Amino acid sequence: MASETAPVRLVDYRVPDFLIDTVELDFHLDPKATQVKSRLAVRPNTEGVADLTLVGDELKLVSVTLDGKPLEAGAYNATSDSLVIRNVPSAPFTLEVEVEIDPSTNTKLMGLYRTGAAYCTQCEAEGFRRITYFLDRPDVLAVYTTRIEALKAEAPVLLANGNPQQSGDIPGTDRHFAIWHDPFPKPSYLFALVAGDLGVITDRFTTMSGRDVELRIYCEHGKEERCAYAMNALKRSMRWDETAFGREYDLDIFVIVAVSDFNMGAMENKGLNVFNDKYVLADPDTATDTDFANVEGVIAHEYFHNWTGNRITCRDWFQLCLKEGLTVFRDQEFSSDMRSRPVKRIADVRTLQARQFPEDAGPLAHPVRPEIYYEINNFYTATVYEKGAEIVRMLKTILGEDGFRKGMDLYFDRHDGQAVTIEDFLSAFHDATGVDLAQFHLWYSQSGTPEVVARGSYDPKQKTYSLSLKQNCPPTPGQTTKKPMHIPLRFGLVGPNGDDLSFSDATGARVEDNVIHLTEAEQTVVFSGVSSLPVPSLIRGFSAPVRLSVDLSPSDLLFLLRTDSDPFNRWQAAQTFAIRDLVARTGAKVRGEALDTNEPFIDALGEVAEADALEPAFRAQILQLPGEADIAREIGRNVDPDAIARARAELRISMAGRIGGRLAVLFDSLQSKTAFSTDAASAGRRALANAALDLMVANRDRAAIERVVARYRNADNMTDRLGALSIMAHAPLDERLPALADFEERYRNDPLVLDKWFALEASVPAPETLDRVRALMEHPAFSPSNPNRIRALIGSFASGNQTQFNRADGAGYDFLIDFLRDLDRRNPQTTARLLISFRSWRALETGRRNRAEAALKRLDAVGNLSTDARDIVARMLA
Ligand code: 0A1
Ligand code: ZN
Repeated sequence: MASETAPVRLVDYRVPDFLIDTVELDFHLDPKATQVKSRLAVRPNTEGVADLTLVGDELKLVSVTLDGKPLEAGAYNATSDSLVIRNVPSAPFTLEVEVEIDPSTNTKLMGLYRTGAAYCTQCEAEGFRRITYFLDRPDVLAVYTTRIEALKAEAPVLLANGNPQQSGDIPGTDRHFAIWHDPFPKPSYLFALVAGDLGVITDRFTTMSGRDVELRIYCEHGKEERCAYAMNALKRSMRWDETAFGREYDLDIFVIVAVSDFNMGAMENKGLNVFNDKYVLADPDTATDTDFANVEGVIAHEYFHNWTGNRITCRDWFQLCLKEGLTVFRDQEFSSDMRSRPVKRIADVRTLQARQFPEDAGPLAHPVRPEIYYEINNFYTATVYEKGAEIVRMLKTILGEDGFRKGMDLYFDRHDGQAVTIEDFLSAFHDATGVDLAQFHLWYSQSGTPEVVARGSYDPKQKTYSLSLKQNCPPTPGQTTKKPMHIPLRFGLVGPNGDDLSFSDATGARVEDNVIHLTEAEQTVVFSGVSSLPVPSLIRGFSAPVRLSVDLSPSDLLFLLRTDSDPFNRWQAAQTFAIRDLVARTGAKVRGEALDTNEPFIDALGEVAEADALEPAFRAQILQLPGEADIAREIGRNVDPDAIARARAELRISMAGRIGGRLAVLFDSLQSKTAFSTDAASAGRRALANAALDLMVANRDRAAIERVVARYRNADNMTDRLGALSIMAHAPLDERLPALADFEERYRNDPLVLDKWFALEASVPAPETLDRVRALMEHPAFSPSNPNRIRALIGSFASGNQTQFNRADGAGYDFLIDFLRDLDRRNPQTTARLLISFRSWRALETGRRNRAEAALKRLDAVGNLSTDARDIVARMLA
């Protein structure tokens, strides 16, 4: 490992030597020189420790006093990243520290920084130390009081965590102040402050016990109307947490602020959530249905953190999934209740397979609860979030609805106000239900995606069906051998008429409520009393995050696609069929051979697309073929992205040829004659129309192209407009050029909408795209310091354009590395996230693999990389 910093290890965890009970902060805001005074009530927590060590990061100490007395020079030592006070009293004492910070040069967007003309903070994971010296670790919980003082004209709005206490003018000056008090003890990573000249919308919510809560959403002036959907989502989230989990909101006010410069999606600071504006602002003219769903999901996610993360927080950063996996599970459940449960599940599994599976299969694989890190910022991963949520979902499958709720209730009761571990979490479920979760715990410590192989055989004489099941988890960095895990497999034995067959008994594994509990490396389940040969439908609803290989014939798959009572597995059958075809087709392309069209499969897709009994959003999912990256993941080694693209295009062309006419009829029938609505059913019809149109243009059918051009031109909402434009860009059709120019012109003053355009420009699968991306970096709306712009243009190129990022000449890799080398000096977090586009480089064919490696090595050779970038590059090359 080329890293100079020492790693942090879970086994080294020790309780803090000191605790801090109260924190009084006083901010004197100034763009270039903000003064921060803190008064800390400190108390020793272990015996015999003489020195108090507080951490800092790029701080400048102004003064320090202990119990009111200035410290002499020899009594402390201050550097920009630590403040050590020697020989502190063994009884509680008060420490007062004043520092000066410069928000205007804070391009890392951690700590206190400027966004537009406003001030805002981001403290998770370790940003509070960029504001003042502190015990900046999540197991130090304190009650915060925050006073903010600023120029009235520059920052009429002054916000911090908790309830507002006092505010007013400072007589004889052009400044004013506000004091906020948060009565709930919290770790420093949940601290927040926002100040600026902002617009606001307000509302109210009455909690289940009758408490009145004021709700506010702040945004850039002029964007207030675009906050209405977020406010509505917030109120629905608050009500849902009461009914689904019995959790009520606890302060007098809940505030959301939308900012344009933010490294991540949003942040759950107590009572003062700060959001990337793309997850707040949404109206039909500027946001797609997917944007609306994302706003709803992220609003819910951050709100739900109030109980899972804030009231009960993490003991240390290794426990990150304790709050993230659980909160993702909660927001997924919320969205399922608000929309279609099967469609939400399909979308979530797509995300898991696209983001987490490759992570688990590559050099960045790590357990859901890691045991070592060099840079905690790099562990806000798909594994911690999405696989972490899958673990909670499996827990619910294993314990049942009631057992799960009992466990959650006990967890909330027992640990409110504490900073806890995964063991505490699992103990609550064990103690509430008596179920032994010792083996289940392995899901947190073993990395890698388990593979389950299933083989079935039917004995018509005995009327028994035997299902042999094997599990195996491939080696991952630092873990060569693995133990068998507890894998809950929801299943059905589908009979000839599509209904599940019953069975009288099952031996060889615990089988309960249509769930097989696979707990050993190999088990054979024998079902007796099975009246005829079944087709097994396994891992229904994706009941476990594993890769399943099952000996289903093509006709079995088409049968499940047409008849399975589990909608998820109908979709899965289509995906499995498609991916088998696409992998074989890619192989044929590489060998220069031809492969026949599978007409029964295409016909079955056509049938499902037309089936009015099924909801349109589901049919849209069925029509969406696996993407190029999905195919690459399935192939796994010696990947040739050009061959994959040609194979996928070939299948699409056959589909358009064979069912294009039927899809056109379907498309025309889906044209809305009523006013636009954001509801899930209307969104489903738009999604199906876009999915049908996307396939119809594959063979360049003139009538289909005319439809897509007209859809772009006549759209009365962003979903239709962007859907059409995206079809033109991805095909790619020549018609895209005037349409892209029109889109740029139409939305030139709207950065969030222009991001969609940057992203499409960067995803065009054509050789000129890299030059186009380079040119767009000079576009007046592009900013090399805004994370949203960077992700839209550079991120979409690197992760959304398989053939052009993976150009055979390596120019895509070199471009990204050059960009990141420069970005790393300004924003290490965003740099590290973009670097992840290289995570599957070892799976590429030799030529590309060598070029990717050379590019990574070039970055590795840079002397002054951030710890964020250094950590990712080192692991990627290890
Ligand atoms: N806790 C947040 C994620 C988050 C993490 C780090 C950040 O620093 C820039 C910001 C946000 C969540 O899960 O939403
Ligand atoms: Zn979260």
